[in-house]
Amino acid sequence: MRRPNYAFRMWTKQPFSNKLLNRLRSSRYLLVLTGAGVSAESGVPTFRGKDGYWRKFSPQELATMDAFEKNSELVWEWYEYRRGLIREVQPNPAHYAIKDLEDRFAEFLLVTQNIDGLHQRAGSRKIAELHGNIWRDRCLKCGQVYDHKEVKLKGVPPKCACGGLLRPDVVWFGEALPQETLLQALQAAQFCDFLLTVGTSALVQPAASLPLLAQENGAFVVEINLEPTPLSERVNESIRGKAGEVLPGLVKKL
Ligand code: BV8
Ligand code: ZN
Repeated sequence: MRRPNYAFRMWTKQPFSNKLLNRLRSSRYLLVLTGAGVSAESGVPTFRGKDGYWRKFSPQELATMDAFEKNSELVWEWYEYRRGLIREVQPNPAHYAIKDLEDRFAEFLLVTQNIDGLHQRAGSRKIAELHGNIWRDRCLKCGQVYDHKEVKLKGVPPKCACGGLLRPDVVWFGEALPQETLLQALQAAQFCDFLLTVGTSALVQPAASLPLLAQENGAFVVEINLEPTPLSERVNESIRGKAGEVLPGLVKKL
């Protein structure tokens, strides 16, 4: 295999570089960006992995308003399938290691693309959910947001008290991210001095722009991911490995 020419480390062979450890230990503002790869070891299928398909659909085809307008029952069934899966799994060591990092750094923000709520179940509190949360529903008519667990699914799609149609309170492709949350993430990317991007293919915008925005503002950027991504050759260091193994190893070194 062609040896990559960027700062690439096979997690299993070499511990973290001294440069990475010194920068992280002296960091006063840590931003952690996560994607579906952080929940993979809990058993939640990643978005673009082979197990991400449901029936014959790719998530990309279903996570759109267009798909919902065409067939809201189908899209609801997909979310109910995912909720059933997520309900049964537990946070994994990667989620707990990120909670440890939150406790260790005076300034900290976890920016997640994930909608599964596993970071919160692992105790993370300083969290910005860029793409919403699968455990909330929102009324298309009046905007009322419900805790999904309270929504009695008398058939799908469920209705709001006002009679409007309910949808999952998540951000679909082509939809704007919640403005406040996005601003919070952009600000953190501007002011953090260390950014850790974990378990994301770095394909979805605007989330995928955060690491390079941080780097342009002087942050040391490290990627932890199973596979190379478009970021791998541009970040300061790219570590190939499983989030549930690398992150606890990193916390131990602090
Ligand atoms: C926006 C919620 C503008 C729903 C998600 C053309 C047309 C239309 C839009 C666009 C376009 N071109 C670009 C865009 C913008 C579009 C976009 O980025 N498209 C991409 C795909 C080209 N973005 C948008 O549409 C965004 N909105 O731009 O709005 C706008 C502005 C104003 C007004 C109106 C509009 C909205 C994007 C949000 C979409 N919603 N999810 C749901 O989940 O049901 S995105 C979805 O992708 C998930 O949130 C997921 O988290 C996210 C990113 O994917 P990843 O997390 O990276 O997951 P993936 O499977 O891809 O990768 C996992 C990685 O982990 C892999 O690399 C794997 O190797 C690694 N891994 C696996 N196991 C492990 C591991 N790593 C470590 N350890 C392991 N154990
Ligand atoms: Zn309503």
